[in-house]
Amino acid sequence: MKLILTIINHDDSRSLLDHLMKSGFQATIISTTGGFLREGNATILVGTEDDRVEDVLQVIRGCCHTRTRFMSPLPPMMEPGELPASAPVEVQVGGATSLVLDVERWEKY
Ligand code: 2BA
Ligand code: 2BA
Repeated sequence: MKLILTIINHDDSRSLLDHLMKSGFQATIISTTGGFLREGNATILVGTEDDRVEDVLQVIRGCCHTRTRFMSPLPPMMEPGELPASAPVEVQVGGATSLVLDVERWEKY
């Protein structure tokens, strides 16, 4: 068994969950925050058999399209009296970052 952990843009989460359900996968969604932009994103967990991992990744690729946005990241540390002056940077949003982990043990009660 594998656990597929996928970080996606919030806007894509409803569509991805719908498509995963339609394809017969169970999933769990967690609200998360990106370390760079400090904006909310979503992390989807899907536990599945090894031979279905590619099917899950294909559903994800079909739902989470990359687009470009200009964003102002929060400065990591501010001195007292310092103004936040982080210049907008061009970032890609809307894609997906998927990590596929081995599941050592799977139990359900
Ligand atoms: P949910 O996805 O909201 O599912 C709640 C319960 O609804 C499930 O209980 C199951 O009994 C039923 N259910 C789910 N999908 C169904 C479907 N397509 N048709 C009919 N009934 C369906 P559990 O299986 O005990 O799962 C409880 C929660 O654990 C799930 O909430 C989900 O958040 C998580 N989960 C279960 N299996 C998972 C997996 N393989 N990967 C990721 N998360 C999983
Ligand atoms: P954030 O960390 O908020 O990053 C959002 C987007 O900003 C990233 O998109 C990337 O295009 C850009 N970015 C990140 N760090 C940057 C930097 N130091 N300089 C310039 N641009 C930077 P994605 O790579 O698609 O990542 C989207 C979200 O997925 C991330 O949100 C983070 O929450 C998560 N993520 C990505 N890679 C990860 C990893 N290796 N481990 C854990 N989480 C990861």
